[in-house]
Order: sequence, then C-alpha cells, then structure tokens
Amino acid sequence: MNRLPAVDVAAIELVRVRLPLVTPFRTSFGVQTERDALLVRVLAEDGPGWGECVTPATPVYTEEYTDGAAHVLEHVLVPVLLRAGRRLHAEDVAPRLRGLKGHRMAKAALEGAILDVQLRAAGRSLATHLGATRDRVPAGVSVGIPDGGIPELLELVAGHLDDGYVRIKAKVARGHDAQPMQALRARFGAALRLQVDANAGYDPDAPEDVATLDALDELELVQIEQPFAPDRLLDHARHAARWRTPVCLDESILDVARAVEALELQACRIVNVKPGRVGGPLESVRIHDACRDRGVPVWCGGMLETGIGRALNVAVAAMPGFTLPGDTSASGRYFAEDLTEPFVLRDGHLAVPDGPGIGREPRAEMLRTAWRRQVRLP
Ligand code: OSB
Ligand code: MG
Repeated sequence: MNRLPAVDVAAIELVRVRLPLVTPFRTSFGVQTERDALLVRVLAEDGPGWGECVTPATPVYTEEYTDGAAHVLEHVLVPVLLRAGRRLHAEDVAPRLRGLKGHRMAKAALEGAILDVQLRAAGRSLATHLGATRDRVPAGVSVGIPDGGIPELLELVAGHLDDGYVRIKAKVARGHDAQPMQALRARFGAALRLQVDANAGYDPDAPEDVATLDALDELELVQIEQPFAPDRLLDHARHAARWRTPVCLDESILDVARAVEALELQACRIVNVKPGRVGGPLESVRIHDACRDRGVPVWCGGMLETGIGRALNVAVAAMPGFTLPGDTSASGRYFAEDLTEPFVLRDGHLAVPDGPGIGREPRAEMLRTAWRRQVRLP
C-alpha cells in the first residue's frame, strides 16, 4: 500500500438512509425488514468520499447499534478527529481515536470515507491500493431462517443456486438447525457448498446444544460460524478440537490481536473479515496479512450493506488471502433498488469496482428516496 497524499477535510456529514429489504432476514437474534443505514460523507476539495456504518438498528449482533453510532460520531468521534487538524490521512483515524474505546463500526465508516476521498483525489481504485489480485470475486449468499420452515428453505436455496451463487450459508438457531441442514444435503447432494452461521446462539455447556452441533458436524459443511458467545474463545477451542468441520469466527474477531489470539488458542481455523466490525479497511488488511502468514483462509462477511459498504467489501475480498467465497451477494439479493449503481451477479461473481476510490457513490434520486436526516459537522 503506497502512502497517499493527505486531504483537507472541509466538513463531515452523517447521512441517515432507509432501504426496505426484498425479503425479511431472520437470524438467531431476530428479524430485520429494512436496512436503516448511517453513511459518512467527507467533504473535500476533490469531491466527497463515502463510508457506511454497518451497525444494525439494535445491539443484537454486537454492542453497537445505529442510533448509538450516530450519537458517538456526532458528539465524540468526529469532533475529536477534527480538533487535531483538518489535514487527514486515513491512517490518522485510528490513532487519533485510540483513547475512545470500542465503537469500531462507527470508526470504520469514518476511516473508509477518508480513504475514499484520498483515493479519489489520487485517481486510484481501492482494490488497486489494497493490492487486490482479482477483478471479480466469487459470491456466496447468506440465507436467513424462513417463516415457512424446511419447504421454504429448500425453495429459497434452489433459487439462489439458479441465480449462480457458488456457496450457501444458512443461518441456524435452536429449532432450526440439524434437521433443515440434513434436508438441504438430501435435496442438493454432496456437491452443495454449504456452511452454517449460528450468530453465537448456542451454549457450549448445554448437552442439547452440543448434540445439535455434533449432528451438524456430520454434514460435510465448509465451516461452522460463531457457534458460541464472542468472548468464549476457550469454549470454541474445546469443541473445535472434537469436530472435523472447521470453526470460523465472526463476532469474536474485533481486531488483528484478537484474530491472532483466536488462532493461537485454536478457537478457529477460518476467519470472517468484516471491515465494518474490525474498525475499517486498514485493520482488515492487517488481519488478512496475519492470517495469510499463518496459512489461514479468510473470507469477507457482510452486514446487509448498501452499495457503499458493499463496494468496500468487494475490494477487500479481492485481496489474495480471501480464498473462500464471501457473503458478498448482489444488490438484488437485498434491495429492489440499491443506493448506488447495483452490484450484479455474473457467472457467480461480482466485478470488483475499478473506478477511483470505492468506485461507487449514491445515485442522487436514490439518495432523495431513501433520505431520512442529515447532520453536518463541525
Ligand atoms: O453474522 O454474518 C452475520 C447480517 C447481519 C448481521 C450479521 C450477519 C449477517 C449476515 C448477512 O449473515 C450477510 C450479508 O449478506 O450481508
Ligand atoms: Mg456471521
């Protein structure tokens, strides 16, 4: 990564938008029917840069949630960032905000937007800047828990496979786990690339839960994602040692130090990298590098992002260590109309944007339709 020239930031805007989801998304922690997204727009001489805060509306995935992120950005993070000077590199964001604990999703949106401005000014694409080695990335899809049980799940998965998705990730939760996954194997056979995500829904000490996970371990899954609570690394290690199926961690991986710790403890063999969750694109690169050095495969997760967050994810997923298909699905899997020019599925892949910066920006008419409120700082 070459060092980019700094930019003079004129103002930072927080833009709240709302997009309905084409299908409600149910997980072990609840159901989501819309994407209530907080965007960061950094204004500078060479035009604006964009970042998306990936928080859900309520603190069900981790502690962060959108109203909390909007508050801390407006009243703490942006004022502290700008107080130290308006001339900024993306590399300045984390150090200037280091004393302010947590809020990685809010910080990631800021870092991403500033990097976008810098790259646009330099006329360079994010993918090039990150050392991407591919111009398209294979697309997996994350399938929520359907209201209609197993019949609806089979139909949904058949539809995604028809669309060309190369890998299916199914959400599992108590009452919707071993049986529906066995049904998927029975219907689609051994060739189906199938994995599950429990979003920390199981108890490592509950015999029924352990029996369920042991049954899932029989199904030749690509991986079991985050079976237990994020801070229970030793419990993950204890059960991972008994399973053939690799454990992947998502919620547990807050930064590169935690990723290395999880790997050293053998709590996981695969890492889900979400730029939003780990504080931004720069920490994502550090996790990628640490995993690559250790021969550990990584893949890019998602948080139902609009085209802004998706553009960042797709560029990150084009780095060489991303050897497993991610949850980088096409815009149409989420929204009837995406905020940006849509990402489309071609032959099971998404094209990596090659324009300056993240290569996407909100379309004016979509921004008008989705717009809810806006704050300009300072
Ligand atoms: O755990 O990966 C997750 C969505 C919201 C919050 C957490 C998760 C997810 C997904 C969807 O699985 C991934 C996507 O398609 O963006
Ligand atoms: Mg997950």
